[in-house]
Parts: sequence; C-alpha cells; structure tokens
Amino acid sequence: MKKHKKNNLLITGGAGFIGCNFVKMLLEDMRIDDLNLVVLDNLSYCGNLQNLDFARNYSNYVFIKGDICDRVLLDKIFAENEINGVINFAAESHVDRSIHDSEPFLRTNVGGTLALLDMSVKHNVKKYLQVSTDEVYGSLSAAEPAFTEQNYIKPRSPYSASKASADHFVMSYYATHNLPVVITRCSNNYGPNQFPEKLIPLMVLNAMEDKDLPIYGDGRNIRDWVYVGDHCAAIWNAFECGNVGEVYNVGGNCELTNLQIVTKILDVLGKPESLIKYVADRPGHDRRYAMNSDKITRELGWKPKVGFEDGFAATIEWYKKNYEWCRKIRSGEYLEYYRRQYENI
Ligand code: NAD
Ligand code: TDX
Repeated sequence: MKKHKKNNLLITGGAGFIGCNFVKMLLEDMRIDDLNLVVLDNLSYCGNLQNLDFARNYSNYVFIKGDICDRVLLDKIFAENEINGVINFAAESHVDRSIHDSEPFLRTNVGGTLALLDMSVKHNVKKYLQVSTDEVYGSLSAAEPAFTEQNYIKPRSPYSASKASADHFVMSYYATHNLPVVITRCSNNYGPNQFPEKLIPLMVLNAMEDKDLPIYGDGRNIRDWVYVGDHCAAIWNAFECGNVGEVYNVGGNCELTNLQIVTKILDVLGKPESLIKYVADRPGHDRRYAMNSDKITRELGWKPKVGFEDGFAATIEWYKKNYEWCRKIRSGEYLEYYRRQYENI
C-alpha cells in the first residue's frame, strides 16, 4: 500500500455492523482519493470478514486480523502504515452479553481503547475519533428533555459503564497528552449487516421464521433510531471537521417504543401479532434514550437524511435478500447465546 497519502487511517472493528458500513461509505460512496485504510478487527463472534468482501479489490485498503488490546501488534501497524488517524469502532457492543459477563467489556472497551490512545500519542496521530454511545448518559424519564453534551455521564449497564470509562480516558488524553481527540455519541442504529442479537434484526429473522418475538418487560422502553448510513456520515464529518476535545451527540430524532418497532416488523412482513411474546425484563433496563443533535447540526452541518420509513423498509429488504448471511452467522456460538438468553421462551 502506498503511504504518501494525506490520510492513513486505522479503522478498528471494521468487520462489525457500523464499521463495515463506514468502510463502504468511504470506499464505494465517497471514493476519497487521498486515503489509505487499515482495518483491524479480531473477528470476534459478531465480526464477519464477509461484511468487507466488497473492499478486497481496493488497493488503498488492507485488513488485519488482530486485537486492539495487542500493543505489540498496534505499534507495528502504526509504524508500518504511518497511521495518522484512528477511528475506533471496536467494542463489545451488546448490553445483554454485558449482563451475563462484564469482563470482556472491561478488556476491549476500556483496555483496548487505552492501548489505542497510547499508540496514538506515541505515533503523533493527527486525529483520534472514539465511537461512543448515548447509553453513557443513562436513562431518561418520559418527561425529561433529550440528552445534550452537557448531561452528566450516568451509565447503568456494564456495557455503558465500559463505554463511559473509555470516554473519560479519551478526554484525559486530550487534557494530559494533548492528543487531538473527538468523541461521537450516537443513539440506536439500524440497517444492513447488524448482528441478529440486537432488537431489529433479531425480530425480523424470528418473524420471517414464524418464531416468537421476545419483548422485554412491557415493551414501552423507548430508543431513538438512526439509520447506520447517517451515523457513518456524522462520524466522518466529526473526524474531518470536528473540534478537538469536543463531544458530538448524534441521533435520528425518531423515538419509538420497542413495541412500535416490533409491530411495524410484523406489519411489513405480513405476520400475526400472536408471535409477540412478553418475557422477563432486562435487569437495569434503561427506559428511554433520546439525543439532542443540535450541536453537530449547528457546528458541522450534519443532519440525518434517511427517514425511518425508508430506512426501515430497506433494512427489512436487506435481511430478506441476505438470508444466507444470516443463516451462516446464526450457528455455533450464536445458538448457544440464544438458548441462554431466551431459554424460557
Ligand atoms: P458490532 O458488535 O457489530 O461490531 C464490533 C466489532 O468490533 C466486531 O467486528 C468485532 O469483531 C470487533 N471487536 C470486538 N472486540 C475487538 C477487539 N478486542 N479487537 C479488535 N476488534 C474487536 O458493533 P457495532 O454495532 O458495529 O458498534 C460499533 C461501535 O459503535 C461500538 O463502539 C459501539 O459501542 C458503538 N455504537 C453502536 C451503536 C448501535 O446501535 N449499534 C450505537 C451507538 C454506538
Ligand atoms: O430480544 C430483545 N427484546 C427486547 O425487548 C432484544 C435483543 C432487545 N429488546 C429491547 C431492549 C432495548 O430496550 O429492545 C431495545 C433495544 O435493544 P438492543 O438492540 O439490545 O439495543 P440497546 O440495548 O438499546 O443498545 C444499542 O444501542 C446503543 C446497541 O446495542 C449499543 O451498542 C449502542 O451503544
């Protein structure tokens, strides 16, 4: 790979849901010339190299299978590829798994982020972007206004605690080491390639197969849904133009209850509501997330472009067309997880 380009970027977690959509946006949609991409992913249970098949023919792209906690490997990657920018998507990302076992979340989300920060300081990286989440702000009641960047960090799950901790390390490296960092905090994403342990793909696939749709608690928890392509655009915008040391909230301005989502899925697929099954609630289940994205709109001109109806229809269509992708990943470890998580239904 030629290294004399302006941006030699390390994209971690690029074989996962949002990461692969981001790589696709850069290579296929934006076709940015002045760019080399090194994608690092340890291909954990939710990472899938097939998600990056489209990238194989690009001469400015390389994939490396490896762990963000492996400092020796990171040092080598930064040096050999003259990395000058980092976008960190890599994470343990599922709240339910963090309830079963929190340790991997501490290891990757905190320890891995710290390793990337240290290497970024060592190799004089020009920009480090941390992909964070609305969940670090905790839970809202129905009456409270949407989260702004001024809200306190009040995580309530082991997943969000690990992401919040990572955010604190990122900001500490800005203050202490002058590392040029930016953090984006986004709400719930939906779109192609999402691993079917998350609400929308899990319910779509179960409905397609006439299986029960397990809704936690009363189904009235609210999430603010944003199409993955809009999130990717916000990340690139923040990476290119965001002010260092700043946090940018990203949301879809689209609050829906889980029950509304599941009902829509049944509606689009023409399946009966009798498939809905109320199951025990998630422990510590956050009631409502909502993001105020005024800052990124005002300062960087970003706004979500994909309306929910369009994005949702495209997503369901993608899962219908890519049933083989789903069949392959819903084996082995996934089935074991599914049995453990939903053993009583
Ligand atoms: P994902 O679980 O689909 O992908 C995570 C990727 O990271 C996978 O490819 C996995 O193999 C890789 N990975 C995990 N541990 C690793 C390690 N130690 N070293 C190298 N690679 C590792 O997750 P996603 O939904 O694509 O989320 C990406 C990022 O966006 C995460 O940081 C997540 O916290 C954040 N985020 C997600 C959402 C959402 O709705 N999905 C919303 C806001 C923020
Ligand atoms: O089987 C289910 N039944 C159910 O009722 C599943 C998997 C989920 N739910 C509910 C729990 C949540 O209220 O649906 C909602 C969404 O659940 P998830 O898809 O697990 O997402 P969430 O917990 O909201 O976290 C997501 O958004 C923020 C991502 O997984 C995080 O990575 C991101 O940071």
